[in-house]
Amino acid sequence: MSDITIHQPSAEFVKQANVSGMAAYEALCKKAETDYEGFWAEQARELLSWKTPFTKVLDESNAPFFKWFEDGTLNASYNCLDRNIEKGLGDKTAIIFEADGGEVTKATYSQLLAKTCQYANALKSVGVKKGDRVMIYISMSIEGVAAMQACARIGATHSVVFGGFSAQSLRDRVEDTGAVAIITADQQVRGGKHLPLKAIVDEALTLGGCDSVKNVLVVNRTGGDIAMTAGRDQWMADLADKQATTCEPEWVGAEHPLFLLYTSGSTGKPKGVQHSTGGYLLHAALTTKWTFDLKDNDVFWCTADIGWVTGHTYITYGPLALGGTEIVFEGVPTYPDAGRFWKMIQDHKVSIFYTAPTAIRSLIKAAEANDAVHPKSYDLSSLRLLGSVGEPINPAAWEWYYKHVGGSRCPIVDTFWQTETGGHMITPLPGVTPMVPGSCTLPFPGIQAAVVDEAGHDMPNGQGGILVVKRPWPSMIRTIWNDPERFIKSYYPEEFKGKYYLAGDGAIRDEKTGYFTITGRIDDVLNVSGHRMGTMEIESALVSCTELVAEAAVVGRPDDTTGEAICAFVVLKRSRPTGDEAKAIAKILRDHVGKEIGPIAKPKDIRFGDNLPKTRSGKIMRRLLRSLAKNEAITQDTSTLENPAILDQLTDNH
Ligand code: 6R9
Repeated sequence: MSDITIHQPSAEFVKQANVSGMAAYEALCKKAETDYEGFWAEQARELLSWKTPFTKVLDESNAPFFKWFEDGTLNASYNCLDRNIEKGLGDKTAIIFEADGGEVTKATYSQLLAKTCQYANALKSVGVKKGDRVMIYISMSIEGVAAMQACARIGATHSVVFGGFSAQSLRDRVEDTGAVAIITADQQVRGGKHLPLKAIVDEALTLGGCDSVKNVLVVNRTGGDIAMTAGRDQWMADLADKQATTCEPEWVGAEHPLFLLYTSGSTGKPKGVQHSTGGYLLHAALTTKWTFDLKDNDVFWCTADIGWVTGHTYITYGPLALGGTEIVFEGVPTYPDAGRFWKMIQDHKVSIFYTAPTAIRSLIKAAEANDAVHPKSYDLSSLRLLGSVGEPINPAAWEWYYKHVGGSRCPIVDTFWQTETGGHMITPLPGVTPMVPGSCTLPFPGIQAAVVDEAGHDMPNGQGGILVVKRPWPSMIRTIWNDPERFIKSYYPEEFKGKYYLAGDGAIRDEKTGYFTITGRIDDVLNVSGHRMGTMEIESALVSCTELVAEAAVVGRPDDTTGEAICAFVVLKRSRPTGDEAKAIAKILRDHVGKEIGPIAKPKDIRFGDNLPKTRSGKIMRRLLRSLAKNEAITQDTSTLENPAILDQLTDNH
């Protein structure tokens, strides 16, 4: 790494940081090493308000189903709202909402609490109670955050489904959770277009398996024309406006499931990652404090959608638990033009900005083509810290972000974590860590990350291996909903004797600095624009087009903008199409995948063959498909390939 620039955080930043200087970081790590439970217990006492204090910290007796702070009770929404008001922050702005069209609405802590309580009472009035699951299928809005907080308030477990997922995906999640209610909106607005939400809920509920759903509560976003099923559907406002603006929080045990969030794995259907209340909220708050260095007068903006874990931890929970002010943005980065992010940073004087490499890369392209949407055309002097999440950030994009967005003054925190980890795992701390573009640097204090070989032995620095976490941590996944066996198999496999948490990513540590660089997934999970997609999921969506598709295999290939792109190899039930016909069928298949999973899963590239490259035993040779997808010359050994002629057909020659 000797030819790589190291960027030091400025002395000015270090001086004011919540964790200031390498010695302070090392002291925290040391404390965690010598007294692991004491370290976490101290943070949990300091950062969270407990109704009943915990007396036990970590329970490993039923590993890998670990428990944290089990006999303590608390309420997440009390911690995010009421206690800030009790501290005198009632009139402080909690959320600055900017709509797709630019209209701005603000909610103070008192207003957000009132809305949350009305929603909570509305849910209770239709019979939702502690332990029930509630689906939330809504776009970015104050109402979306309030809906999540309302569930937390009454001890219902929320499961948010990203508004870009299809009716089929929503149905699958409703069935798996056994949800009793769905909170949605009539429509969502993105990039100037009105898109359906309620209509998709209606469709999902007709697909079967959703009998558990008794109520659908609809937030009015656009006044769009929608159908209401009597006895099941009602406008949220009709129900909520008449409710009291106070609601006693339901005090739950620390292990009570706060939410389920579905994410792709290497096999089968997406898995319902179950998070706890106490441990999760602790890490949400702690990482917001240490990684984002959040202070009272910051304006924090995480651009993720609340449908993803990043939106859960760094919109709904972390910043609010600390009494921060945050932006919630409904729209897209390129509407009305690719200067939208920069304009919003300027208008709202955003001081901390957290986004994904895929957004940065697409905005670089736009800025290079048009000065008007270049960050230099905006006043971004309010920024003091930048963050990146979701996928590796390539050094060129990092440098551009650093120079043009951060004015070479703002540290960048390249935060590695996952839906399953609840919050940051490996990341620079902005007032501590010298930054190396492309590296997520060092573990968060208390996180025992390591790189090991297949047998679980530590790899020497400089040699790549498998990323694991050696000790349980408070915000870790508790189980996979309805599938504890899959939880064990996926994250605590026998190879590591059930001892280490397996992240599913490869990593390498630098020989000199010990810094971690993530080398990408080691399973069949793709990362497209920071969104996780299982190759098997897309394959099943393709073959579910039964009238056309006989067989399909999906692989990823590197893409300059989206990180990875989806490439599908398809065998049809009829003869192999070419030319315009191939294009037309590819479009049908793309739309089909969009309908089955959601537009984010549509393959960028679809190629047709009479067959797929297979070994004599009938196994699809994916490594060959990966080379074909990249348009690489095939240099691998193809001697076990049964049908070498197929490679020609599957080569991209248009
Ligand atoms: C938070 C989130 C998790 C997967 C993860 C890894 C990739 C996330 C990264 C990163 C390199 C980073 N990933 N952050 N890779 N550097 N800073 O993204 O959760 O949607 O579950 O994705 O994303 O491959 O395993 P999730």
